[in-house]
Amino acid sequence: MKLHSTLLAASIALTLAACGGAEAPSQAPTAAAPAAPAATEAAPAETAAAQAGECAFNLESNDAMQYNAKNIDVPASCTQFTIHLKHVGSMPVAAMGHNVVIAKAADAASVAADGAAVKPDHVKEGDARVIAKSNMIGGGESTSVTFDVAKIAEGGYNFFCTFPGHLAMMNGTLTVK
Ligand SMILES: [Cu+2]
Repeated sequence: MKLHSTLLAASIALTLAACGGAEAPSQAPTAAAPAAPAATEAAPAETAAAQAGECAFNLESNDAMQYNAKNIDVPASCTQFTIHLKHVGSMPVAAMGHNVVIAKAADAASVAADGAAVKPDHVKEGDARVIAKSNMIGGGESTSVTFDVAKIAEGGYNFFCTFPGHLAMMNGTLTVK
């Protein structure tokens, strides 16, 4: 009786083993497998090319109180990132000045309000909410601002102009990706 049940157990084990062995090949026949690695090889190359020398962005502003971008992608691979601002208009800085200030989107309005009376840069001295700021420029001029990407890594940061009255039209998001 004991021998019989041992044999039975052994035969069940064999059957299970056979089943397991039969299942394995069903996962192996992946003729499409070689194609997958080839496809994933192309993607990193493309990404690397797109990011080469991309730790900077050329932003334009004009006499119509506008930037030419509503979002700037900041590659997470960059340690520092630079926004080059060009004023392509011709109006003087006192009438149509533009800058680029980096701060939390939620702080933008108060940063601009607190800097309203501060000439010429329109950013309060030592404002701890400001990650970075450029000079205020007029038509035909250029400036730039550089900041540590780690400082905006948590997300929710914007770039904006603090010239009085410009914030509503001149602001955009910074997306670290
Ligand atoms: Cu402006």
